[in-house]
Amino acid sequence: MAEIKAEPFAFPVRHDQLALIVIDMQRDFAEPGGFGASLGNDVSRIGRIVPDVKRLIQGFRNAGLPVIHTMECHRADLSDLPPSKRDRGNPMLRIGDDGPMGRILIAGEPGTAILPELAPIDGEEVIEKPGKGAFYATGLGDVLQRKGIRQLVFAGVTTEVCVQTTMREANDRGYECLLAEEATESYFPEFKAAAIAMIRAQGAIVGWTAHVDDILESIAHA
Ligand code: TIU
Repeated sequence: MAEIKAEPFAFPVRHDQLALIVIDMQRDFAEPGGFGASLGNDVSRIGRIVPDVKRLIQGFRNAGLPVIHTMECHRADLSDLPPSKRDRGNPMLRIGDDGPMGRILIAGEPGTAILPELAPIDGEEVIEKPGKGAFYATGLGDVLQRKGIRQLVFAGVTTEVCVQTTMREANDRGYECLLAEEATESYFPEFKAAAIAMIRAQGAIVGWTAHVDDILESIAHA
């Protein structure tokens, strides 16, 4: 059995069942004037992982393995936005409001787009999701089943919100989950560290974590 060097122990990889999921690498989370900034966050940390996310994507493409992208966004009429999400807290701009990059977190608006360096290419699935988890109210489960995927490598933002929520959803559905440490980021470094620690605690209770180099080394031999 092939293995990827990981914590808390080696990840038993089956390359024919493996896909990369890139969570929400959108301008809305990485650029000033977007959703992340509207919540009061310093978004500058997010852009720094782009090179590591990019080489992970490229490694999967080179190996002929699936790359799936997700986008957190809502319909223009807000019919998939519960008031409990829109009205939470005291943001500068709420979801659906007009911001400098178009309407905040609305499908098709400039700010909602995936960062151009990480843009999907033809043939890659893009899952639009109204929640933090990528399985809730989406076709992700069907896509994975159709492709015969049982193991998921995770990258993207933010570690403790959409990435961790999706990993927990996937874990409960029977997928083996591996988080690429340098290819995920939070607005709060202590939350990233805590999420990594709690994912791999108790014998990988949610999943494994690994370095991008070790994942790339493994799939180069896929
Ligand atoms: N606010 C925050 O940390 N994250 C989100 O709202 N969405 C994602 O994590 N994608």
